[in-house]
Formats: sequence, C-alpha cells, structure tokens
Amino acid sequence: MFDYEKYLRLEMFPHIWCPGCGDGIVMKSLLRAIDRVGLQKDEICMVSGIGCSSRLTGYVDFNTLHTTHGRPLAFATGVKLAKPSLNVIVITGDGDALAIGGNHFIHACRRNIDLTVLLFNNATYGMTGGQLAPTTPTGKVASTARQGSIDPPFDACKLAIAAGATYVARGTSYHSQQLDRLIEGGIKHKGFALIEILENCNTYYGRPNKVSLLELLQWEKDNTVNVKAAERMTPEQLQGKIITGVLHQADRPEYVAMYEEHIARAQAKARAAA
Ligand SMILES: Cc1ncc(C[n+]2csc(CCOP(=O)(O)OP(=O)(O)O)c2C)c(N)n1
Repeated sequence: MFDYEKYLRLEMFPHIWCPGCGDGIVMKSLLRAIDRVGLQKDEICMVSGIGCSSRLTGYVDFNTLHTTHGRPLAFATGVKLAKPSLNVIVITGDGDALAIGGNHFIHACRRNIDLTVLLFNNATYGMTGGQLAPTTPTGKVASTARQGSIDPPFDACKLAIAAGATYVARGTSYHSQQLDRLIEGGIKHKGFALIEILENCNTYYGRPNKVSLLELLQWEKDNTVNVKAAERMTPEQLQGKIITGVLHQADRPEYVAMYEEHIARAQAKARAAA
C-alpha cells in the first residue's frame, strides 16, 4: 500500500474538491511519481496559480507557493533561477495556464527552463462556476456560453512544442498508471516539461452538458489513443482521437545553465578589466 499520508498536510483536510473530481486522482499520481524518482520533500518546490486544481499545493507537504491567477510560471521561474538545486513543479489549470497565463506559458516553453508543469485540463473554469475556457470543446455549454461554445479549443501540447518545450506529454485521469510514468519522465527531464492531463469537472462541466462522472471517465478511455498504438493506425481510425503518451522530447540548452554561464562570462570579463 502506498503511503500517501507521508506527503500530505492532513491538517489541511477536508479538501475543497467535489466528489469524483479528477484533481484528487492526479494528485495521487503525482505523489507516486515523486516517490518513484526518490526525491526528498525538501528537494521540491511546488508552485500553483489560482483554481480548484491549484489548491493542490495547500495539501502537500513540500515547499509550496500558492500564487496569483495565471502567474505560477513567472513565480516558478524566479524560484528556479534563485535556487537551481530545487525540483520545481508547477500545478496549473487550463484557464490558469492557457487563458490569463497564456503568455507566461509560451515564454517559459521558449526559454526551456527546467520546470515540470502539470496542466490540469478539465475543459472549464472549475473554481468560478464553469465559464468557457480555451479548451472547452466547440458546441459544449458553459455558464458564459449557454447555447454552446462557437470557439474552437486549442491544443496545449502543440502550442508547447511550437514554442520550444523539450518534453511534452499528455495523459488522462482515467489512465492513472500511465500518468505516473509521464510525470516521472517530466521530473527527470532537464528542461521545460509539460504534462497535459485530461480530467473531469463533473460539477460545472458535466452537469450543464448532461454527462455523468462515469460518462466523462468513459470518454477519457474511449477517445484517447497511446502514441505507440497510434503509429499503427490509419488516419481514418485516428479520426477524432486524442493522442496520449510522450508526444515530443528534444535536447536543447536549458535556461538556468545558460544563465549561469552568462554570469560567469560577465564576471570573468569584469575581473580581466579590473
Ligand atoms: C486576476 C484574476 N482574474 C480572475 C480571477 C477569478 N478566477 C479564479 S480561478 C479562475 C479560473 C480557474 O480555472 P482553471 O485555471 O481552469 O482551474 P480549475 O478551477 O478548473 O482547476 C478565475 C477566472 C482571479 N482569481 N484573479
């Protein structure tokens, strides 16, 4: 039996998540992944924005920072530059990372700074009552789109790859064992790692769209295909499917290392001039 309590701040419970919410499943997966990597609690700094998913940092017993909406990547960048020895893990929602925080997201990918980002994609703004998110599928109902959204959703993984992230993976809360491995890979990767996690908000997305928690979980199972299986499938078979697994991995200079070299060069120049 895995000892979750070892990593939890039990005095912070009960948590705020609704029964059946995907956030708890993902938190457990994250704790198992950290345990597998073998990190000590004080070797981690976990940084979150604002949202239901971002409340996670209150429940776990690491160095934690609960910041402002859309800004966890800016705070995390500062933490990583000030203390490069820390493993900095960012917890963010799809609204947090892709709407208000969209620019921070692009530029953190571009810098390839050594952060591990868990993007909880529940296709809605959970905390504030189900407003339309950049990830809400076209046609789905939100509290700000009563007749169904006309906006096309965008693909966080494609955006991250295009912007320069060097580890990009997608998992689901249904496939929790696979998720452990994807998060483990992200933590071990030296550079900007994104793990997008498809999960459910059965209260504010499920209810107005008349889908139950079970149907939402079934959707995660039925509509995703692992990248390895996808290689053997035809374009017709892949129609409408979402690819999961490690989608992209690249080797590119990491930002903190480049920054340290930059400082060393400047100091050597100053010494030579003195
Ligand atoms: C500057 C600012 N604007 C708006 C809000 C209100 N607000 C709080 S959480 C949230 C959306 C959260 O959605 P998401 O990031 O998808 O997280 P979830 O709650 O679904 O996990 C918003 C708009 C805020 N706290 N601060």
